[in-house]
Amino acid sequence: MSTIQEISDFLQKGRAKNVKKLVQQALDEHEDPTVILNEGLLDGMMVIGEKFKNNEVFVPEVLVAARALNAGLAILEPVLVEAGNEPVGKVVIGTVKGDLHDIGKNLVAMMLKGVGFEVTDMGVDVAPESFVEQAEAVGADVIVMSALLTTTMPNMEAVVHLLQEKGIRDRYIVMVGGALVNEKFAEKIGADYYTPDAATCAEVAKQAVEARG
Ligand code: B1M
Repeated sequence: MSTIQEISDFLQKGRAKNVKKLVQQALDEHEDPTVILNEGLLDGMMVIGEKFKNNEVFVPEVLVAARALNAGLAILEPVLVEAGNEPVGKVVIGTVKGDLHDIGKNLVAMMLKGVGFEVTDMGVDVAPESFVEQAEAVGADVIVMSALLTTTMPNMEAVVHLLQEKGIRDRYIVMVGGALVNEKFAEKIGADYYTPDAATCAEVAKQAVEARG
């Protein structure tokens, strides 16, 4: 079995220490970091996600797999984040209120840092008021929201509404994403952009900030 396959395998078993060790080993073997991420870590999580959907595994198994994924990401982060010298702008990012999923959000934050953004990561379960207060406090250019649950997606709209209420909607580029979010939803709630993955988010955010001048 290749190191990449082993990473996926140990991740599915929730074996964080092994995942960490194997990710380092793969890097030492000069494996491409994006291959380690996509074909090792994310592949393993997709298998678990599918089993979760089919009731073949349950929350505790998913949780340990998620921890193993985060352990692997911690090793990969310095390699994936090769930030440019010129700061591109400021981003406030978080997972919306009621939602505790943070793996995708962490990846997005990592990629944003990678293209040179200064990133304030507010974590999970972030209230609409907190997004807005933090964006104002740091003078953010972009607000990035992640949601993984159909029940928490409306909290993205609450942030847009709050910005409108305060008369500051035009100050920010608002971006949304997460497994169930799509272009149509983004349009409906008045966000500026939906992007399907972390790398696209970083690319689009950079272009949007540069286009504003
Ligand atoms: Co949850 N969960 N979960 N879960 N969980 C989902 C989301 C679910 C689809 C699984 C399923 O049933 N098929 C389902 C939601 C169904 C729905 O709402 N329609 C679900 C459910 C129901 C729940 C609970 C309610 C389960 C329960 O308690 N009965 C509960 C809710 C807790 C809460 O948040 N209040 C719950 C709990 C959990 C765990 C804690 C066990 C764990 C989270 C651990 C953690 O994050 N630290 C967990 C996990 C891991 C999942 C699945 C299996 C995997 C999510 C993940 O991390 N994927 C997920 C199934 C699935 O998505 N297939 C599921 C890997 C990650 C890299 O992908 O986050 O999609 P993702 O991010 C992607 C893109 O979406 C994008 O970039 C990333 C890739 O580059 N992206 C953005 C993300 N945010 C972005 C923002 C952007 C742009 C792109 O801004 C511009």
